[in-house]
Amino acid sequence: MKSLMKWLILAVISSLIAGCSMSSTGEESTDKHSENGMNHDMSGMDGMDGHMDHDNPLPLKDSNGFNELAVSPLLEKNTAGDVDYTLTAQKGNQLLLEGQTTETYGYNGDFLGPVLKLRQGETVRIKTVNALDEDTTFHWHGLDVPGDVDGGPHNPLKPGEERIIEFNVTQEAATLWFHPHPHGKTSEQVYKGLAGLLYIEDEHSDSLNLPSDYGINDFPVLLQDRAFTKTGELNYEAAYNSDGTLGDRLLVNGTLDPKLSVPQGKVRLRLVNGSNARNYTVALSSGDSFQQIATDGGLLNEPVAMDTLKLTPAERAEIIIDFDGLQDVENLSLVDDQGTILLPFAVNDGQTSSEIPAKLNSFEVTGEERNLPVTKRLELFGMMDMVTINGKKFDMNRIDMTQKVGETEVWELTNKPDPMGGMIHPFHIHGTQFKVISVNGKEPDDNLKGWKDTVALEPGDRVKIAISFKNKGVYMYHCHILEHEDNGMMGQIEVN
Ligand SMILES: [Cu+2]
Repeated sequence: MKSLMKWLILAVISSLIAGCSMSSTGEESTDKHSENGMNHDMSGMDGMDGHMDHDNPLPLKDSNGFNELAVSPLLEKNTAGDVDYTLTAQKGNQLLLEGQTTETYGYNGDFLGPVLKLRQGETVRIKTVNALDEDTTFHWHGLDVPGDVDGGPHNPLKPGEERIIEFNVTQEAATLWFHPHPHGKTSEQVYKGLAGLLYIEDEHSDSLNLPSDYGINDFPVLLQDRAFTKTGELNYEAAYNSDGTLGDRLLVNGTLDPKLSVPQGKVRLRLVNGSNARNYTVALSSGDSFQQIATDGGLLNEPVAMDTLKLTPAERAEIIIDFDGLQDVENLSLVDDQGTILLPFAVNDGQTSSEIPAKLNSFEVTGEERNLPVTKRLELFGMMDMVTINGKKFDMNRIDMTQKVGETEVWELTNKPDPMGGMIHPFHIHGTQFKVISVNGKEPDDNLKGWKDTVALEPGDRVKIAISFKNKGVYMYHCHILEHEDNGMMGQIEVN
């Protein structure tokens, strides 16, 4: 009886998938339907023991390590003129697969973007330019900024338009990122290549002697999975999955089949999950542990030794690997929980000197914050295009909640399981960083005891966070599976 029920549910889900593809894409729907339905049906069969397995049904291919990892250029500061930086969203071409060019999007280049390094305390003026032939926005993920420069769907730039934005950098050292956030088109534009990293630096982090030589012992590691067509294109429509578009090939900083040459000693990797939907659980192939030193929004109080680290879409973690003390350095790679090789390492004879201090920061959830009553409750629910927050889909003309600027409130987030078990939703809030108070009533794991702007909720999870906004404006909060966001798993809060 039980298995008959499961098959019935699967049949209903499959027909629903077919329904969404047909209605949303017209001509492409046959393509989309088969790809889409495949993934789901297969995952369903794999997961027949309990419920349909929503979690990464499509495995990644190993990196063969043929290409040295690209390290994005640092965005140069203008020395003249009235803006500090210029960022242009544009179309391009990239050689990713042998003998084939891929049409891409990029910032100030063909694919992805430069790294923007800002310092706490400075005021920056950035000229944002849209050289695409569709609307886009410039969203600063993780940055404490007023709502009108946050780059949400209310601030579109039309093709050919430019806008100068100005803001103060008030927060502490962290690895943030920027990407587009136009209404209903975020997932496709990110998929095509619009994403860049944004580093904040401050005096305190400078004083710690952490590995910080960019491209030498301090590397950006932007993880994105993509599916290529036979002709080498990134065809978003063909790859589309309403539960989150996955690919079987991993690009790290836009490099296919990457390897990373590193010096001896301690090396810092700034891991950014820039994928539309894939979760990564990373580990060292040798089984050795590494140290996590930072979360989404800043340094942890002390390094946390980790054997594996899970990053859901938009989450970041800075880790330090000490290549001096490892087993099997010859064959060392960053791998995922399937054992897939994500990033092989080649240790050269370069020497660097740095430390991992025992004390890194003074982050704290205060007793007062812990004792605040819950004033906002958000229930995440659903899958595919049937995703909601508190039973509602995003409406640009509806403000869902309000909060006073500078006032700390406690929000309770829950992920309501569905009849198939449910799926992980990475929940992101714009314009601020928050503190995780508890997960299912318990102390959060040590590597969650730092500033966060995205927190992963497993099915059934209940997470309490303390949150305040330093600036005013309208901000989005949403699931960072980009297809869920575009399908309406998003709300807005007005801070005044
Ligand atoms: Cu979601």
